[in-house]
Amino acid sequence: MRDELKPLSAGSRNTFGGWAATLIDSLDTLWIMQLEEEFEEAVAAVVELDWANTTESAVNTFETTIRHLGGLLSAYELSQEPMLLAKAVELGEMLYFAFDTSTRMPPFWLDFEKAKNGQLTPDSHEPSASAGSLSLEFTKLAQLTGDSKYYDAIARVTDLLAENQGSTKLPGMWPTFIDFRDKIFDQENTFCIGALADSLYEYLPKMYYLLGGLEPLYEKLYRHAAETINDHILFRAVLPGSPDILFPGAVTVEEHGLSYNPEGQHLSCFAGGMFALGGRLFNNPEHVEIGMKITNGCIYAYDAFPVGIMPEIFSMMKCDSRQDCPWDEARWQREGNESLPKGFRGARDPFYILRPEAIESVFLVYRITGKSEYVDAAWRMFESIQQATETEYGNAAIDDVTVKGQPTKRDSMESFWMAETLKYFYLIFSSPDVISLDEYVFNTEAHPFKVSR
Ligand code: DMJ
Repeated sequence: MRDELKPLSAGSRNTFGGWAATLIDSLDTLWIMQLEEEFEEAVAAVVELDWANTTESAVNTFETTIRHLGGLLSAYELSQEPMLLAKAVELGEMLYFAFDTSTRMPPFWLDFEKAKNGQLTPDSHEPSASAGSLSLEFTKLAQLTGDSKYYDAIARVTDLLAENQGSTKLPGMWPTFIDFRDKIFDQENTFCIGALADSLYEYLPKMYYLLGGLEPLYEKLYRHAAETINDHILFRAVLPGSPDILFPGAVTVEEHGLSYNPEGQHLSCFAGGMFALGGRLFNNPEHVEIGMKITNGCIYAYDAFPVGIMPEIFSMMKCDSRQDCPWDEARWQREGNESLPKGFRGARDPFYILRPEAIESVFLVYRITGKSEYVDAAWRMFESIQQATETEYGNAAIDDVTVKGQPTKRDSMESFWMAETLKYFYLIFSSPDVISLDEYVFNTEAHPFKVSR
C-alpha cells in the first residue's frame, strides 16, 4: 500500500501521499492483462484506502489527479466496478478543493490545512502542465457522475488559456511557467513541450475527443498550438544518412528574436502521438505525417544509443532547413561529442526512468497508420528496456543509456511504469457516447482493437 516499489531492495517508498500510487496506477494494466485475481485483490485494497490517512500536509494537485484519479477512472471504465467510481468520487471531492482560490485556478500544492481554512492561493509561477492538464480526469468524472461542477472547474482553466493563447510572447503556445495568481501570460519567455509543459498540449485533442467534438474550443486551441509548435519548436537534426525525422526543442523569446535550443527530451516524445491523433481527428494528413516524423525521431534516438533507449535530455545539431539537411562531418567534428552517437552533441540527463511517452506514440501512430514497422520498433524498444531495467522484483530506472554494457540501476520504479501507456486511451476511448472509435480514429483493419472481457 505504499506508493512505489524499490525494485532492487524490494523495499518501498511513499512519494505521493502514501495512497498506493503504483497499485492504483496499475489497476487498468491488471485488467487488460486479464490478471483477474490480482485485480480483485487490488480493488479490495483500494476500497480500504483512507484519503485522510497521510503523513503529508500537502499533495501535488497534478500528480494526484493523473496517477490516482486517472488510475481509478480508467480502471472503472474498463471493469465497471462501482467501488472504483465511488473511490474516484471521494478523491475528486478532495481535489476539487484545489480550485477554491481567488482566481479559481488550482495551485501546484494542495495544502490540506489551507484548503480547510479557505486559504489556498493560486501560484504566481506554476508549470503550465500542472493546472493545464487536469481536464481529462475531471471531465470524465463529471461525465460518470453527472455532476457538472468537476467540468466547470477545469473549463475555467481552459477559458483562461483560450483568452491568452494569442497574446503570449510566442502566440499559440503558453509559456512554460504561468502566473495563475494575477493571470499574467505575456511576461515569461521560455516555451517548450517537454518537462513542465507537455501534457497541457497533449490533453487538447484528447479533450476534443472525450467531449465527442461538442466543445469546438479544444480543436481551436489544438490547431493554434500545433501550428506554433510546428513552426517554432520542431527541428530537423543533422544526422548521418539524413533521415527525414523531427525532434521537439525549446525556444526562448529574446528582445532581438527567438533563441533556439535544439535539446530533445524523452518527455516530448508524446508529441508524435499528439500530432498523429490531432491530424486524424481534424482531417489534417500533414499532421499525421508530422506525428510519424516525431515518432521516428524517438525511435531513431532509441536505436542510436548503446543501451537501445533514449536519454532523458540530449542535444543535437539543428538544420537550418527541414527540406534539405545533409550530413555534415566537419560540423560534427567541431560541435559533436565523440563519446556519443554521431549527430548527438550532448546528453545533459543521460538516465532513463521508465517513461512511457516514446512507446506510447509508437502505439498511437501504429493504430492510426497501420504501418507494421511500428510494431517492430515497439518490440525493439520493449526488449531493450527489459534488458536494461529488469530486476528480480520489478523494473528499475537506470543511470546512463549512453555507455555500453549493462547500465547501473537505481532503486526506483515510478508508478507510471505499469500505467499511462494505455490509461489515457481507455480513459477517453471507452465512453459509449463519443464518436465511434472504429470509424474515426483507429485503422481497425490493420489491427482490430478489442478488450475481450
Ligand atoms: C507522467 O507522469 C505524466 O504523463 C506527465 O504528464 C508526463 N509524463 C510522466 C511520465 O513520464
